[in-house]
Amino acid sequence: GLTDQEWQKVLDIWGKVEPDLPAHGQEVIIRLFQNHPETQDKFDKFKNLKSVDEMRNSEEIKKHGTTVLTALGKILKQKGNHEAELTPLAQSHANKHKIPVKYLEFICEIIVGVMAENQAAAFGPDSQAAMRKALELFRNDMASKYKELGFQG
Ligand code: MNH
Repeated sequence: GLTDQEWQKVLDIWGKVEPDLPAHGQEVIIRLFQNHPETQDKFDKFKNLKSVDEMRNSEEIKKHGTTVLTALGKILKQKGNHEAELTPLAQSHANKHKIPVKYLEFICEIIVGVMAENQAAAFGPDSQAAMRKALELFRNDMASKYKELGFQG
């Protein structure tokens, strides 16, 4: 788990991201599709978007990015006691969307990268390390739930 100090760093930096959630979310989704094109195939509603320009102009991408980061923020605020938030998310991502743990790794790394660019001053090495730990905890707990559900993510 994380120490109180580490959770403090995670929630401090998240507080800086929150006022600008749609911009961060949009960037995260676009970069996910650019860096890992196979992830785009998981989205029926985004399969038609071919160029970065189309992605930038898509209100739906911005909306989905906001949905993802809002859910992640709720999870982080539980400081590890996120069972109630994680269970439905693991269920939908295992059974319905079929998202491998590897793809969760991709998006977590991109989230850290986008935060580092947009929040350079506030997101120092200690904060980055704490955020990485929090995202690792999230992924590990998702992976355990996947296993319970029999999804070989
Ligand atoms: Mn994801 C829908 C959160 C990573 C693919 N995702 C949702 C929803 C939330 C959400 C909330 C809407 C409710 C639901 O269906 O459960 N998703 C997350 C979070 C992360 C995440 C917090 C990681 C952080 N999701 C990913 C990754 C992929 C993915 C990685 C694929 C590579 N998610 C989906 C798909 C949907 C979805 C597909 C359904 C989209 C739609 O058609 O509306």
